[in-house]
Amino acid sequence: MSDAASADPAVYAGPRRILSGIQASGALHLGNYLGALKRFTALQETGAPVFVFVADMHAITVWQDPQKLADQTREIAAAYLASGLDPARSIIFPQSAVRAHADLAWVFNCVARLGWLDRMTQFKEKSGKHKERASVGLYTYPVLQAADILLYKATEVPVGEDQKQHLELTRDIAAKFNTDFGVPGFFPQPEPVIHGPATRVMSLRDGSAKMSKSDPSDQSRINLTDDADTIAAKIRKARTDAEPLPDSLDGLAERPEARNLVAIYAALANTSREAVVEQFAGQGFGAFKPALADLAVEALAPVTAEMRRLMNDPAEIDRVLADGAERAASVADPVVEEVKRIVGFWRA
Ligand code: AQP
Repeated sequence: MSDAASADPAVYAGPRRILSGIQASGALHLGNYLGALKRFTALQETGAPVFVFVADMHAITVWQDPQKLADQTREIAAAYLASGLDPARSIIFPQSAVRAHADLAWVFNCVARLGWLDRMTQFKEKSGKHKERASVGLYTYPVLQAADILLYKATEVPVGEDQKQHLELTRDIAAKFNTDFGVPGFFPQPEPVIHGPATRVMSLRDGSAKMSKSDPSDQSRINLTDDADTIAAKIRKARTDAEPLPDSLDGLAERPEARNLVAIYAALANTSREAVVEQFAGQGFGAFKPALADLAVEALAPVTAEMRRLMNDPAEIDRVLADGAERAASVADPVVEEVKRIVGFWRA
């Protein structure tokens, strides 16, 4: 069966499997759109099966209001659908609805080593100065992520730069499990798919910080829920320097804010940063920023409108999520049953 002929990822037996997720932890921004959503859709078009989950179990590693979590989950699912994921071809599901994620995460907690987790920079960043007050879940977050990926024996994982280290840990866990239990090749070595001009979209206020949901300044990011005027105003006020754009990428080496805006333009226009620099060489930000704002509004407005429409029809989103959970479980459950057998857990 060719990749393109695989009607349902749940019954697919070919070599490629793509998997990724986004946390149900708040409003999505342009970094999530360019670094994740847009690329999931592009990968779906390659014909390979795509599993995309809403990471609600990861979201609760920091406090989430229980009254809001289910709606946040629906909102991420709405973003998946609005950015072009087709539930007939891709499996869209809430992580917590497939029990095998928690089962495999426990086994992997016993495979991963403390020293490996101690090296994870995201935990250090997210726990801040008071790591003893962080949840244990935040610390073992990358172990659950390894379970998410390996449960589906995913071969490709599209993520932003920030997730590269976690993917390396996933590969280490897969290799150690296979060696410890004498099952060579049982879990594959998944490849992070990190390419394109916008794998690390930076804050609009600080070219050295990642655009992030948790940045206290709303001016630092473009939210998928922002209207056209807000997007244009945020880009107009984005921090830059006084120089015109150079005629080659080398000229942006010491200009992080300018480099970020060029990368965003390239990703939105589906072109390269080189082509953008060539197009705007010698022009100032007075010309570049309005062009970028027009492009951002043109790309995001249909996504935002469709997300709003879907959020007004939660029953439709729930149907997609329930169907996705069932199809995901049909792939994940046999894998976790096999893991239990390999580990030697009791069976009647
Ligand atoms: N700035 C970014 N540029 C490119 N990709 C990004 N991603 C996140 N920020 C950027 C990618 O989006 C996917 C989902 O991310 P997530 O929801 O799991 O959480 P995150 O990476 O923790 O996102 P935030 O916005 O940075 O949240 P906070 O502020 O809570 O830490 C991932 O593929 C990620 O790489």
